[in-house]
Amino acid sequence: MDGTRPHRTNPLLRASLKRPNILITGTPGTGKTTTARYIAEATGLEHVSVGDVAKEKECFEGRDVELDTYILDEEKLLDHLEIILADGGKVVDYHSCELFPERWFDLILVVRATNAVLFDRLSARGYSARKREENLECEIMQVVLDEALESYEKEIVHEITSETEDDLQENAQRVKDWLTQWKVDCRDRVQKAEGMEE
Ligand code: DAT
Repeated sequence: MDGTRPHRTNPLLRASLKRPNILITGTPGTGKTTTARYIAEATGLEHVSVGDVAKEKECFEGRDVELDTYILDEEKLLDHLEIILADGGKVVDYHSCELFPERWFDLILVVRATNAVLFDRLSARGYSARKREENLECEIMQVVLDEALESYEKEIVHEITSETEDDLQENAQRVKDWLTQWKVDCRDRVQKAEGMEE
């Protein structure tokens, strides 16, 4: 095999050199968007807000007036996201995670918040009492964390908090360290595969 261009012909090796996709999930108000933006800035990965993609590509089937939310056209949204995530290198944020194919993500960060912090943030957002209570209950019952643990390998699911500037820096550093290790693991995988090819 040509040592200077080892990955031209082997799709398996090419796939293993793809940059990772990271999903940042959690109850609304826990700090997903803030964290995702910060991490993207710190790592050079690209932030993808699933909510923004849904709006831009009009992935809605209507509006649930009672719940005060849009009804998502999941199939349409997933089709758009598949294209966006295909090359890797994305930091994706969304308040749910079970709708995505497991293979899309290499790391899942679940942002958690205390009741008091979430109450204040959702109140500041002008949520109705009902919507606020639903989200607070969702966080207390750790719905999104359980969803993540059921949908992905437990080893790649991590809980984080986002309340202070220090939290943002610390979380970004953790992701940077993880990316460094991820690259080392990729290189090892490629070298091993090359060894097996020879
Ligand atoms: P989400 O995307 O989960 O709905 P957000 O990122 O919009 O949440 O954050 C909700 C509010 O909390 C917003 O006013 C910004 C603030 N916030 C989040 N993380 C923070 C942090 N680490 N330090 C200070 N404020 C933060």
